[in-house]
Amino acid sequence: MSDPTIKGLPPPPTKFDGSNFRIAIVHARWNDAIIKSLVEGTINKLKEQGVKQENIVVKSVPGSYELPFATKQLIEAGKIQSSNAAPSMIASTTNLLSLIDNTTSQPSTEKKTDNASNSGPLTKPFDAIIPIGCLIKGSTMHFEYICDAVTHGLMKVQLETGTPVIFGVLTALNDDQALERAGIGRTEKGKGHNHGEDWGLAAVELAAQNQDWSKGIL
Ligand code: RBF
Repeated sequence: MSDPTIKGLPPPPTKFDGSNFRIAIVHARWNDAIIKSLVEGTINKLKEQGVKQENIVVKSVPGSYELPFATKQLIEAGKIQSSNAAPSMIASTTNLLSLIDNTTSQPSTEKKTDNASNSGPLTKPFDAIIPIGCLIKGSTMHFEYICDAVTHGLMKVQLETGTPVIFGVLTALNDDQALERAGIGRTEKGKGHNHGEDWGLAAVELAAQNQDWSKGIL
């Protein structure tokens, strides 16, 4: 049995459709086995909610401390890319998405901005962004300082930009706690629950609600 203190997200009251959303994931590389599982769980859940593979942009940074800056810059890059891909410019644009390193997107010369019925990746601003990191307490004060900075930094980014930022950062007291929360626990209690799935669900829910709220629809 898994650690009973590990709780997952209950299903949302409404099923949200992610088929017209563009979502970015930016992950740290510290604690890479845990990160890999969390990113996989996140992507699986995004796809289950209808988000298309080609509309999931994945980037990486060295550690969790870099996540707030990278999140802010990616949100801005998505806006710049969107304005560069205005319909009148699409014909003359060869491949905007190839300008960024993206392990998941399939770049295409046919760009679209906000229309799910066409093929090819969306180039509209990101509807939500999921920073993913894993901080594990060591014997110095780094853990406390980085956790505090990252948590406040990510909250600041979403409030300043108006783009939903999901808190995809595990802050664990030891390796086993982190492994269990990435769904790959090695203890006799079991493998635990992959919190990346919750982050995928939360991103689609916030993207959908924010789409309405930003139009004054409650
Ligand atoms: N980054 C993480 O994402 N998770 C960690 O557990 C983590 N622990 C760190 C411990 C120490 C002592 C140091 C110096 C850095 C650690 N980092 C960790 C990296 C940090 O987030 C950042 O990438 C670097 O400090 C470079 O800015």
